[in-house]
Amino acid sequence: MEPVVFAAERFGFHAPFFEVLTDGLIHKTYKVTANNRSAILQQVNTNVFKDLDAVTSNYQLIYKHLERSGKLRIPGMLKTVDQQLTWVDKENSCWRAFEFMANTYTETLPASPEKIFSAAKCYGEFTAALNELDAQHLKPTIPGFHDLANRYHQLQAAVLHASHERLNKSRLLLEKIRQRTVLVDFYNGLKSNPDFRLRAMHHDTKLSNILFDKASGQAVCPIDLDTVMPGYFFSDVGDMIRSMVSSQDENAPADSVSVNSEIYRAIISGYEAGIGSTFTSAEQENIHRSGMMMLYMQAIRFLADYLSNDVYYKINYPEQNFERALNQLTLLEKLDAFVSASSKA
Ligand code: GN1
Ligand code: MG
Repeated sequence: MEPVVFAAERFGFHAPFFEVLTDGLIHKTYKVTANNRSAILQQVNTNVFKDLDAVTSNYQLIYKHLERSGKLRIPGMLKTVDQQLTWVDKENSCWRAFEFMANTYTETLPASPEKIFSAAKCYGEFTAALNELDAQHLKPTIPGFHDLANRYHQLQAAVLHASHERLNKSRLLLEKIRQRTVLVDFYNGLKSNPDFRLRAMHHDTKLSNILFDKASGQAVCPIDLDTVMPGYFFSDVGDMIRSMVSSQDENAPADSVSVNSEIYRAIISGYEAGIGSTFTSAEQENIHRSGMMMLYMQAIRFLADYLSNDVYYKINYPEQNFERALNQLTLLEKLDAFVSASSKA
């Protein structure tokens, strides 16, 4: 029997029908159905999320906070037959299950500006709904996750241990990254500036992490909350720009990336509509920096993984992490040009 079938049994789904859902780069996700009941079952990557209890307790905290606020409902976690929220199988894989939200679906790129606006508004509402939750009560599920100085440092460390071949191939990208360390300085500055709040950020705001309602076509709620932890304003709006402003994601060839101005405006205005008055003026003034911050960080992360022989992100061919880094840096250059031109207009 497949491991997913054993796991489904533990969560009370006997002899289930199962589908593999489009998996991200980290976990394996399934939809299981038995006796007309469905659930989302996930095999959690515990190499990435080493403290699964922290992930689970954050989820419960967020769930209850949102439930009390009455503003947004996210899928509840399901319990095993012996009332546990997670289960470890005999191969030592960790499993958990979520309620399947009926009549919802996920969107893929390219999507219309209306869809993107709705997704961005939903992420903004999520930030706003968590505004009253003391971010310090959330555990950092991946320490230093969107800490740009930490990511830059990890890249330097990867350079020291890289093979000659991979290092040589990366020289131009490393130079381009070095030329933009002003973004790292900006990050270091905002950490000690009280005008930028420490917030509960989602940190993985791609389009496919939003559930849409089948009837209305409108966004319902964000999912994939493993990386909700303390962070700063640029992460959520920035990761939307990073992952949605071009018509395809980071796996597309670098020469195909472009900035879609209508999508860019839909992200900014959607997020602003959702977050309302909870943004500080310093955060608002720097909103157009956020996409660049996230593209820069993601390029650094992909290149560091390439130089470390692909230990983190799933790859389908040997040079994929290099190509992803090139894609993100190319988009960063195009976004920089677009933002500068728009600010002069
Ligand atoms: C990973 O697997 P997925 O799609 O949820 C990563 C994000 C990256 C993203 C790039 C925990 O997210 O930070 O932005 O890949 N998540 C983790 O596609 O590292
Ligand atoms: Mg994720």
